[in-house]
Amino acid sequence: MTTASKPPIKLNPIEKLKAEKDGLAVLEELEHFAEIGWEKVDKKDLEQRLKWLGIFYRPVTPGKFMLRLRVPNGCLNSEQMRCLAEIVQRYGEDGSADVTTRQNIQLRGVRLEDIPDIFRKLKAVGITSIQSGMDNVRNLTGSPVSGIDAEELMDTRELVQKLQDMITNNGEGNYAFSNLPRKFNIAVEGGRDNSIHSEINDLAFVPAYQNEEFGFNVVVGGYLSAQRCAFAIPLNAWVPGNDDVVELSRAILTVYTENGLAEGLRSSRAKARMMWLIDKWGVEKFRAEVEKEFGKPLLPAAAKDEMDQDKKDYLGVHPQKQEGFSYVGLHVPVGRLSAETMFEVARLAEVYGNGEIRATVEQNFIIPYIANENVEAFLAEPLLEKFTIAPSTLTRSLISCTGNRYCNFALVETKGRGLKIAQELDKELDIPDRVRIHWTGCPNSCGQAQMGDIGLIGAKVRQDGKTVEGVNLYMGGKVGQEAELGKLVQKSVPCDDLLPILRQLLIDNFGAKAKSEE
Ligand code: SRM
Ligand code: SF4
Repeated sequence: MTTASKPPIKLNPIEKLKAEKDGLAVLEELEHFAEIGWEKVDKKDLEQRLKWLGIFYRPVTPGKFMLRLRVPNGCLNSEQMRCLAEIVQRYGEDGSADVTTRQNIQLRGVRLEDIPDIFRKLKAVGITSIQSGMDNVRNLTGSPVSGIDAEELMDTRELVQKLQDMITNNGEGNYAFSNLPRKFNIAVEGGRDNSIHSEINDLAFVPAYQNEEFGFNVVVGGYLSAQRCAFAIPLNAWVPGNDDVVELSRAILTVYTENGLAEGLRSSRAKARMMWLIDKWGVEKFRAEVEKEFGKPLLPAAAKDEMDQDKKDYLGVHPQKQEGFSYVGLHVPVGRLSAETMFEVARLAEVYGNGEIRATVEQNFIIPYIANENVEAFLAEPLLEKFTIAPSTLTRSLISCTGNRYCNFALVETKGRGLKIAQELDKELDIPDRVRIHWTGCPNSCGQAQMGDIGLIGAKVRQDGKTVEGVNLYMGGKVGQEAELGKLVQKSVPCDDLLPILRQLLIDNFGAKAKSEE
């Protein structure tokens, strides 16, 4: 009897690159790269493998790298912020940073020759950038008001740090999870308002009680991409709020990485996120394989979860669970930071708070532990004019990805344009409620356009016989309890025509009125 041999599995180009040499291997070569200079570094190492260390070659600004950090649960302290400010300060005009849509910080203008020194400095303050890009687990998100929110169900900070330590081998790099079939997002929600968009993560832990014990229902497979957007689906599993979260994550990552090849995930980058494995197997088989790896029976999901509040943006002054203290949410327009503003944020956190700083997925900062009697003085600080607690309506809820200033995928400029349009419309209109506008420079949707009340995805469009910057317009994205994906409502709008279209849309759909009408 002969068995028909299976055709060999075709690997996509990134899989071939990883098979030649693991992305993480460049860690050993970093000092050498710094010595020879970026122009002499092998192209694949330069443009791809360095991303395993969080170092992103930017074709738009060759020689000036982006460094993506890890900020687990969005938690930083003033010493860390000052260290980051010093790093970008040395690059003058080129140096800046961004708060990202995963509660994280990215530094800009970084030179490769300085990286070994920068890594030493980051290590000294307890920050790592390891495995923050490419086929790795990205920054782990958690409620930005963990430990200070009176209504929270669990302070997730310690757990999220443990999870990061497991995934990254305490920041030293972990070959067990450096060759996933694709990127992987994890979120752990300890609050009631779905602060971290659980539904668009490959793995999310959603608060839920089982027989009065606190824990998490587990949802899997969520993601946004150019080809497909999928909300996470229930795994029908519940874990207590302890190390089981770390162990289950380990089991899921293992199942995903070990079956990627056999199940064809490593052939096409467009069909490699974990949802494709779940599709292929069905969620029951997926659960069974995870359970085997977990090593003990998985409890079924709790009947209901505890995410019963509308999503907050945390801006403004809020009483903390610790009596006598408030946390203050500062609006960082489109997440952009300069060395100067970073130094100021660090100083204010120290002078008025306990040194803690939190980043949010809305690309803003929260400074906690401000004694109530000092809030007034805090609000009078000059930085609060730039990073105000009460921005105008559209500016308040504006989110934007990097765009063409630094990202070579971008089809349009996003941050500057998004801010300008929001500010102009805020001047013209009275808008009764918040309207979340999400800009994203290309269909990859790093700015989560499908989650916005209004989502704008960059596109090249034709106008008067010329190709110009434009957007595809989405509406109806919802976050929080009843999350929903926005739908495409208008295609190929030239950016120069966008303002009047948005004005009308705000009047027709969001109760906006021209200020002159009053
Ligand atoms: Fe993203 C690729 C920026 C959040 C989906 N993303 C990129 C790259 C690395 C492309 C590149 O090499 O230039 C961008 C770097 C530009 C730069 O210089 O900053 C980039 N993504 C970002 C950030 C900085 C946007 C921001 O301004 O905040 C966010 C960094 C998060 C972090 O701290 O780790 C960022 N990216 C997201 C999100 C949102 C989220 O996680 O909630 C998504 C959609 C959710 C998801 O992944 O399911 C997202 N980024 C992508 C994709 C599409 C993934 C896919 O499966 O197809 C790509 C392209 C890719 O991976 O092939 C991408
Ligand atoms: Fe770049 Fe596109 Fe992501 Fe924006 S959405 S940061 S343009 S990859």
